[in-house]
Amino acid sequence: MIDFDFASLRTIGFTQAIAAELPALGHQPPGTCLARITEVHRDSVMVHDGVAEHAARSLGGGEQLAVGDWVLVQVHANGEYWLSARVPPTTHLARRSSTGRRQSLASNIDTALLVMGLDHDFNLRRLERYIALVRTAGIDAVAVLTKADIAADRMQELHERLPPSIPAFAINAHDPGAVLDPWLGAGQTLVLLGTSGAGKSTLTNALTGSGQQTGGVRHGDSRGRHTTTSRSLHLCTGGACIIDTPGLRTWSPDADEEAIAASFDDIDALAVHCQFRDCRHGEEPGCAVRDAVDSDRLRNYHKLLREARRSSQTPLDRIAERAKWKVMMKQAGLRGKQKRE
Ligand SMILES: Nc1nc2c(ncn2[C@@H]2O[C@H](COP(=O)(O)OP(=O)(O)OP(=O)(O)O)[C@@H](O)[C@H]2O)c(=O)[nH]1
Ligand SMILES: [Mg+2]
Ligand SMILES: [Zn+2]
Repeated sequence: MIDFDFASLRTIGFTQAIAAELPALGHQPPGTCLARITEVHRDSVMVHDGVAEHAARSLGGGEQLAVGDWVLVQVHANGEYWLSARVPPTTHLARRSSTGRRQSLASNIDTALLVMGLDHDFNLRRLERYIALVRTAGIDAVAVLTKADIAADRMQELHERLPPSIPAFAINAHDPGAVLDPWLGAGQTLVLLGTSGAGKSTLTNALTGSGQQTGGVRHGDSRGRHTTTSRSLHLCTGGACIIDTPGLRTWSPDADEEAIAASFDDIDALAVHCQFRDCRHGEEPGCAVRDAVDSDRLRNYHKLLREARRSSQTPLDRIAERAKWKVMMKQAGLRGKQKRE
């Protein structure tokens, strides 16, 4: 039996989809409660039960818990909180390290706010990468361009390159106004992603009234300070939850090629008009994508597909592919020679 009060859990993002997962967890001893992880530390986590935050002992099962995960907790006689199970998340953001290890970033997210400065942080390739990675996890992406009060307006550039399916706003993170309200309803969970200095904590503070530490701009460069060092979940007055994260440096796809391709919805939609069904939008005749999509966006798309393919290959696959290439290059070289002779 799991004790829970929908109204109080609602303030920490509880949804019917999570409620629907509960019966599958089986019978639970009396006194088992639902809570949500707000911080993850090495040996413990912070959980919120809708009323207050508590430190809790982790599961120890090697399960990669993330901020935003729903868990079952039991309060022992000595007042200690212990996690007893993880509710399977509805969505989950992870990244791959260079060694291929998966690292959990956040769970049960509805919307990712991709935070990028309109100053020197502005980089549409990086934004496209974030969009692809977020969408492949089944999470909506919203581009939030900060520092609109101090930097030149580059929204025209952005709109020319990105499909209209990505909402994009230029704001001052200190005073975001109401443009993000449609994503901030009760029960909604958002994660803020972007490089260090982009304004994630500034925006978190403005939306939640919490006091996350923000970084002072370093002389001539607002990057690379990493003011925020761990992920944490905060409550908005309107009922949404916001997960602030430390600046991302790199983020490799943890998705297959098909998922990456689908996340570029403009290219995906145009591709049905290509002459060849397996068109890669390179040199093929009758390609409907090549001339319709920004060429740098298309290059970025191909780069992400290559990365996804590489990360889904085992070391043996990679050796086999290199060997196949060598043979093909050799044959091509021979053919070239024969033609020339
Ligand atoms: N004028 C102005 N300053 C901003 C804006 N957004 C962020 N800043 C400033 O930029 C600096 C960095 O902002 P943070 O919110 O700490 O950046 P962050 O993304 O949380 O950075 P990390 O925690 O290191 O990942 C702070 O001095 C902010 O006041 C904005 O829209 N306008
Ligand atoms: Mg921060
Ligand atoms: Zn094509």
